[in-house]
Amino acid sequence: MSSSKCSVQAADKRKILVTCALPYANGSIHLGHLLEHIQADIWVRFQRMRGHETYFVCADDAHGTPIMLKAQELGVSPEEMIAEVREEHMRDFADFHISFDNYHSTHSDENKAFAEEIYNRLHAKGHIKTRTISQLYDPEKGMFLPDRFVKGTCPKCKSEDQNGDSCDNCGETYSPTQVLNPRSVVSGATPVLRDSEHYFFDLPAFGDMLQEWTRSGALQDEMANKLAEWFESGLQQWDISRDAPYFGFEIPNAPGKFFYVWLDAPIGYMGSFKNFCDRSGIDFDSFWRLDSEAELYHFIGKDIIYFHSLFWPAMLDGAGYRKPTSVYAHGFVTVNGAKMSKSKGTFIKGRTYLEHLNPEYLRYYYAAKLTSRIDDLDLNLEDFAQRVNSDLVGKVVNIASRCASFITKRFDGMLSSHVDNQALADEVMGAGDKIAAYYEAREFSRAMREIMALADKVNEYIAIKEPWQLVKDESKQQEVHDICSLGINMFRTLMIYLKPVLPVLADSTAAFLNDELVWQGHNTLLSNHKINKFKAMLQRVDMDKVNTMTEASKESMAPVAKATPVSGPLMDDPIAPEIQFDDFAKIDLRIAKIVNAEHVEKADKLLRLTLSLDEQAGGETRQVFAGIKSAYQPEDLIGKLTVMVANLAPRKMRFGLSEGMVLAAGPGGKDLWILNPDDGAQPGMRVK
Ligand code: NOT
Ligand code: ZN
Repeated sequence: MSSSKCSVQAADKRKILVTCALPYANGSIHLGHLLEHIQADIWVRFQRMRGHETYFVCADDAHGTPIMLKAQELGVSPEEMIAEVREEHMRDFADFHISFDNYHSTHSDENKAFAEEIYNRLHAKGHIKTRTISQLYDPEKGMFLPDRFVKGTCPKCKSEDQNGDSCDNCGETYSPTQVLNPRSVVSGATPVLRDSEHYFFDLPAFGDMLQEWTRSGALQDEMANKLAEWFESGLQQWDISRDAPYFGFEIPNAPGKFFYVWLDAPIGYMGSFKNFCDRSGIDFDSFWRLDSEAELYHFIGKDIIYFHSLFWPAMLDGAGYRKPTSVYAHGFVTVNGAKMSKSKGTFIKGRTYLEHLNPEYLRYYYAAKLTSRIDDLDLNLEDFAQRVNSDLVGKVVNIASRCASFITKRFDGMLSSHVDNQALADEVMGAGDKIAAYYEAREFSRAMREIMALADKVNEYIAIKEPWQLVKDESKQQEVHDICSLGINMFRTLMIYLKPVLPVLADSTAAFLNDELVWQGHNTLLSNHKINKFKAMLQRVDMDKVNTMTEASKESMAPVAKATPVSGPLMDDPIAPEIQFDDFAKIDLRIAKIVNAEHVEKADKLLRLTLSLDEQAGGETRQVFAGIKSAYQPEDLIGKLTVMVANLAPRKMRFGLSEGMVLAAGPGGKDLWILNPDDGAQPGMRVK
């Protein structure tokens, strides 16, 4: 982690806490997430290198309706699901060298304690209001429906199967109660309007404070402008409660009411840091109390500015905590000039990238394009390969590979003590402050441009001197020694500048040079210093591998006959996380015979099946509720065979206990197929 060598005087030493937005615990990390995590990581590594006390925390955002439903769909508890996803996220970030001090979960004791404390303080000050609102409710599933879980016909253009809040066809936005022929995405039932008391955070009470905070000058211009627009149109009270069933924290003294996921998500920054402090003896309060002198920065995407620049500072202020020093928003990642797309193979998961390419290529490419502004960033894959090859391989590492072998073979690995070109050395060493200022201001593209311009100069110097020619002349050996030693020293200085971006390449450089590459080392030269044998440090980007990666990311648009679990709620597009072979091996798949099938009263989709795993008299039978009513009449199912998950823990459903899961193939609706009786298959057989 951080180098213990400090390059700042104690008085200038800053205390800095940095966070990234918390990824949701129901999906994989993709190259869009990684822009933010890489941006923040570069900044954090830079601050640590400069000797500032810097901490970097994140967590999974584990609560809310989509996560609750996804777990149900997978037939696991939300706790199990979020634990597994967190492990996956942590592995992905570690493999991209994101140097978190802690990666926690919002479903934690620390977060619960802070959420309750903040709420209680806001409540005590009269900042929590209650009001009854009317919302769509799924009578079959027994839950209120968030907008995205309602579908129906657009009230304006009448196009069917549109989202509950907006129409993809005509672009109209509306409330889910205006949708024609609405249906619940969860159960297919027709939603009804139902009243419920909700809790609101009184955001308008913080209007003056927020305006002042905005004007403090710490925010990006674009963000300050956005905020000005929001102040203009007036702040609204914020609905912070959701009714059971909900996966989250129950609101104190409000049974059956839960904190909306976005209330405890930012508090998760505190929860994660507290968890870290308790393990490492760091003083949590010195970072969060009202008069704290520590700096607090949140790196986020432009889509969640509202939460971080209005709700979050207001909550902190109302609860007596310090506010963020600044919130740094970035734009979205596009790939080859367009929105990331699953069908084009440009929706690339971090793990898929890692299977084909070196993470430092992406770290460098993002750094080479990142600015402090909120503009979108295009990952053009051709340009990516070309840029990495020409800058890192062709310019930087090339310096070392041109000079190292002479030092090793002719001069016993010792660098000379004479500086061949002081002006060049001064120019490269002297750029440190400028480059540091660019890093500090998150103008990474300028820093990279500056570093590459210096690399060009060093290469030019070597090209003019041609040590490979001089070496043939016995009288020029000292010159060769001096030129190559300066080349190696300049390579070292450039790698010090690049260390926040390329930590692994910096480690190989450190091993090669017997030097730690601390920041203040940029002002010094190694002389009479022993170095090691140069080994290849960085492969060129192979465009074939880039293409294989996009191929591997492609999802066919044609409906595939995938086995769909139909015993749980049918989701539109269940995207299950990738599992390991061990996970798969845990599933006991068996042939079962449907010995009885019947309608379930009041259920739109479900049939009650009795499955036999063993046809002998008195053999084992299971009751399973399966959502295949759209495709089969019960009487047609009796006697058929199906594949079932035989070792799924029984689940209590509204209509009774379901003791397994039935698999059918097809896109859904009327098109779902199970097995016909077949000579070979026998109930009880394991499916391999
Ligand atoms: N999980 C959210 C998202 O958009 C980010 C939460 C960040 C934490 O992916 N919160 N705040 N405020
Ligand atoms: Zn429409």
